[in-house]
Amino acid sequence: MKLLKSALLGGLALLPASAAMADELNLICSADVVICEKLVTEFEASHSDIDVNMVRLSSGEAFAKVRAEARNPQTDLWWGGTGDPHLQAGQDGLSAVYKSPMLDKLQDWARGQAEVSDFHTVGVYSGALGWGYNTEIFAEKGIKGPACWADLLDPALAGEIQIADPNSSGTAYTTLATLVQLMGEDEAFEFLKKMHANVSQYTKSGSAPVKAAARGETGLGIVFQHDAVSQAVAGFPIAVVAPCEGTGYEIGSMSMIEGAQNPEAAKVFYDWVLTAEVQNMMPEAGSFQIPSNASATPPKEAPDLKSIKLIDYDFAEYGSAERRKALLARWDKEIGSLPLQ
Ligand code: S7P
Repeated sequence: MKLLKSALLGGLALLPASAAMADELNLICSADVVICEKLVTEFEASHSDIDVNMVRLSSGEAFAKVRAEARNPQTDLWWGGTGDPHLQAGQDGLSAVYKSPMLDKLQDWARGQAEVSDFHTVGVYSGALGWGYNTEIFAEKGIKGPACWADLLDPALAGEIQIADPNSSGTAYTTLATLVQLMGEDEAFEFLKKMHANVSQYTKSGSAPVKAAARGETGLGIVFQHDAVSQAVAGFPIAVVAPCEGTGYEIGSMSMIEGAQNPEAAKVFYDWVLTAEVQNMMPEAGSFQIPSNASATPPKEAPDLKSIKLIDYDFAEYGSAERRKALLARWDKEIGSLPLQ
């Protein structure tokens, strides 16, 4: 692509538009921006013929962009972010069917994500939900570190909790769906209403709350545990909690976009990012999820999913267009509309 650009700039060659477009990849990346940049840098270093145009968007925002572009897709591939909106995109016909030759190299849960979506999406990593809290703030204020979801209702935590908005954030949608599966829908909304009294902010991005806790701007962030681990590994006084009642988890996913302008480049990235070699590099970017390639080595810092009480998260149900839309609408009406303290 770089050679082609200079040739065109020098007026030396006139190539058909399709040839030029074949060397570009328009990528939405829905994990932490540091991870996204690492992937793009490594991909371009090993594929000098493909230029990647990457935009980082939270999972719900990415879904909204893909849906808005449905008649004229500007995106080729959507990597990362929680699985639910990827499943909805598949159901809505926004993503393409692709059976990667890498599928049989993946963990069962990652291949299962492909099968449940009729091969519209695939699992790229996994991680459990929980929270991280700032041990110094809690010690100064004499507050006991919360170990259970129920502890988050303690009035001593007034103004100390941040969580993202489930419309934009896959992390927050996973929290909402987790609470519904743990408690029942009406009870989960009652819980969220009570917890609202302790919430200072609903952020756009899912990992922002624990970054704020790390900087001492809030006491606690409800996030994926691996995002809390990243802050602890970076040296911040963050304790990572797996809630005692049990918790949900994500199958971070990847989807090729239906009608993509650069499907061949998208397939090259798709197959590359599912290799063990690439997934083993992710911790260098502070990414401590469980990799989907069965031969990749889970980072030693990654929370051990076997030691966490995980719910039997129903990905098909909570990734369905109908359920996701209804839960988000109810959240907007009953929680998002409440004034912050
Ligand atoms: O940082 C990694 C990660 O937690 O980010 C993704 C997350 O969904 C993106 O943030 P949003 O909540 O804002 O959508 C996760 O998939 C991933 O593990």
